[in-house]
Amino acid sequence: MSGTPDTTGGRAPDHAPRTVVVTSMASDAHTWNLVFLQLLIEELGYRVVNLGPCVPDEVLVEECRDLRPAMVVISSVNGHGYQDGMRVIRRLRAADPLATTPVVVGGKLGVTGDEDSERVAELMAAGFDAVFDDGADPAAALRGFVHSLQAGPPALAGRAPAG
Ligand code: B12
Repeated sequence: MSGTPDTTGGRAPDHAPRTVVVTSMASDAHTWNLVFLQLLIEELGYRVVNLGPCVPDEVLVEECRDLRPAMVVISSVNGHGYQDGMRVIRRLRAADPLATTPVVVGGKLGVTGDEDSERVAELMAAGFDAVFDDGADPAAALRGFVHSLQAGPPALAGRAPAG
């Protein structure tokens, strides 16, 4: 056999790609949304730490504190996304190293099928860098956001101070 191996044989590569945390929030037990996001983000060249379903707020904050990810991608599909999202983003923003980490949320955030712009604006004002409610193509939306991150820092307009 000749040539360079395609894998590192289970070892971490010398220059690990940046890490993205994919997670649900405490109330949400759905998992295939997380698998979808993990595959999509890995395809974009990132290492993904998938925290799985029903992640308690404290666990999410602690994992993000430890990992210092390039981005946190939160998914919610059970209809509690607005409530969970408002609570979680405040806790993330209040944790010192996470005040400026790009954090996005998406999925089926409520039960009406198309979350009103007021709720999206509230989530943005509470600290999210982007809110992707179902309707737009999720892959295109997330790819677009990642490419905009690679081009420069996320827009901070509309973000309320942490606390
Ligand atoms: C399978 C399933 C379950 C399984 C989950 C098993 C598992 N291991 O995941 C079980 C049976 C456990 C379950 C339970 C419940 N479920 Co359920 N479930 C589904 C179902 C049928 C499929 C979900 C799925 O796997 N989809 C495949 C994945 C890949 O796609 P997705 O989840 O739709 O995510 C896509 C987008 O939302 C988007 N996306 C998601 N997150 C993010 C994040 C970002 C950043 C971006 C950009 C995009 C994005 O991208 C994904 C791919 O397109 C859906 C109905 C449906 N057909 O979608 C209901 C559904 C999600 N469930 C629903 C409900 C209400 C419940 C329960 C509350 C039911 C109950 N009364 O107990 C519980 C909630 C449990 C909990 N604590 O969360 C509702 C949610 C209603 C709403 N939001 O308006 C749905 C929509 C059914 C319905 N039409 O009413 N469920």
